[in-house]
Amino acid sequence: MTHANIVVLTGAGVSAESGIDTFRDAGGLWERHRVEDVATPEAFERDPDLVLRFYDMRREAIQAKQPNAAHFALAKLERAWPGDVLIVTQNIDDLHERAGARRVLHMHGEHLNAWCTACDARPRWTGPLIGRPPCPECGERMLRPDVVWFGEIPYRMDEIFAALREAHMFVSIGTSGAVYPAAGFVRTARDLGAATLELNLEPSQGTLWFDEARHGPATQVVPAWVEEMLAQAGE
Ligand code: BV8
Repeated sequence: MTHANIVVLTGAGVSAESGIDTFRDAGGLWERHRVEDVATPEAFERDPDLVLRFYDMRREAIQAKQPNAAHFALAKLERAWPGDVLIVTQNIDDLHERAGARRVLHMHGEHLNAWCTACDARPRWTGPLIGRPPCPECGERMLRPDVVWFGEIPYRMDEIFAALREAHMFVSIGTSGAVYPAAGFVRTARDLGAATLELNLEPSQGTLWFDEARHGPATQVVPAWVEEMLAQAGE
């Protein structure tokens, strides 16, 4: 299966061993915050400071975290694999990039961008937004996290479906398969003839849609899979 095109979908589980909270595991983000209160446009409308503090806390936390062996293994696959590799991530951290991955598609946005709803600029942003700072482009104080909330349309869906149409293999890593449209990509990939593999700590909600599933911590199952693929390609 060398020179195959691979689409990799990652979720919070790939960053869990870097110390970034997942959403649905014990002690995860949604245990401490109701989605409806912090991750919807209505929540932002209703209580902007609560939402801004939630993202300020997470934006600061991720900057102190480091990529783990799973992020590095995926960056190595992207560099060494003879076919195309596209990493589509649901995560809003930048650990794939800091591990050296060059082509990362953040379908749910990025912690380290702000989004000006006045002029549509998306400036790089590492500090807090709670003080409603002025947009560097237009000066308006209308910056929000550049994050796709529930009920909002994920980014670059056309590019994702174009990559799935060209994919020979779809690999889902560290995601519970709870949120759509990401959770439906495995079915699209299958219907388009791709081989499908789940690498996750435990069976996801969509595990039955995968040809193969390997369960264990990402820092173990992902490097093992990448080494197997590169050996197969004679790299
Ligand atoms: C949309 C950014 C229309 C914010 C996120 C009814 C039925 C079907 C759908 C819907 C419905 N009602 C509403 C919807 C739509 C809704 C949805 O799916 N709701 C769900 C709850 C039912 N979806 C939307 O609103 C989306 N928009 O539909 O627009 C549309 C659709 C198509 C085309 C055009 C328009 C927008 C959703 C985006 C929301 N934003 N994130 C932020 O980060 O704060 S969602 C967020 O949760 C993540 O981004 C991710 O997408 C999602 C799931 O999280 P995971 O990453 O999977 O993390 P989780 O904690 O759940 O699981 C972790 C996994 O890792 C576990 O399986 C665990 O076992 C594993 N793990 C843990 N440790 C490890 C590990 N694995 C390996 N190693 C470890 N060490």
